[in-house]
Amino acid sequence: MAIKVHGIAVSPYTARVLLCLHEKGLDYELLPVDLASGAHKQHSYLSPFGLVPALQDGELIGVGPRGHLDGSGGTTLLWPNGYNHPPNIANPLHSIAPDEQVIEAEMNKMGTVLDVYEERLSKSKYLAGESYSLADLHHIPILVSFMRTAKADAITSRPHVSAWWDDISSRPATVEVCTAYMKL
Ligand SMILES: N[C@@H](CCC(=O)N[C@@H](CS)C(=O)NCC(=O)O)C(=O)O
Repeated sequence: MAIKVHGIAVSPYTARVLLCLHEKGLDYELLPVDLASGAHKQHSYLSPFGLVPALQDGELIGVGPRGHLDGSGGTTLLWPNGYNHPPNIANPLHSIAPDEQVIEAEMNKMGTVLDVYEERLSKSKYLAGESYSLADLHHIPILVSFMRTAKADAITSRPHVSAWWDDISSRPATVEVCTAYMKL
C-alpha cells in the first residue's frame, strides 16, 4: 500500500519527504492539504501540531516526519542553526516586495556558509562524504527556488558548489519530484 504524504510540495518540509521516499524507491502518494482554508488546523487532520507534512503508512502515523526520515532529530546537518533557508529574495506565495537591505545582509551570511561548502566540496563529492546523503537532499527544495533568482551566481560562481548542485539537481528523484509535484 502506498505511503500517504499529507502536505503540499511547495512546503520544503513536504518536498524533502517526497525526495526521501523517491530516493528510497518507495511507493507513495501526495494528498494535498488546503492550508489556505486551514484544513491542517482541523481536529480531523492527522497531526496534532497542525503542520504539513504528515505521513500515513497503513496504521502508522508520522508527524514532523522529516525528523524521522532524515534522522536529523531536529539538527540541520552542515547548515548553521536558524539558517537553513537562503534569503527570501522573492516570495511568490505572498507577493512580498523584496527588501534589498535584508537580501544583501543575508547574501553575505550565505556567502560565508557557501565558502565553507566550497572548501568541503573540494575534498569530497558530497557534503557528508563520497555518497549522496540527506545532508545534500535537505538543500534541494530551497535551492531549486533560489536558482531561479538573480542571486543564483552565489552557487554558480563557486566551482565545487556549482558542480555539486548540477549533480544533485539532476538526480532522477530530484527531477521527478520537481516536475511532478513542484511544477518546475
Ligand atoms: N518540523 C516540521 C516542520 C513542518 C512545518 O513547519 N510545516 C509548515 C509548512 S513549510 C506548515 O505546516 N505551516 C503551516 C502553519 O504553520 O500553519 C517538519 O520537519 O516536518
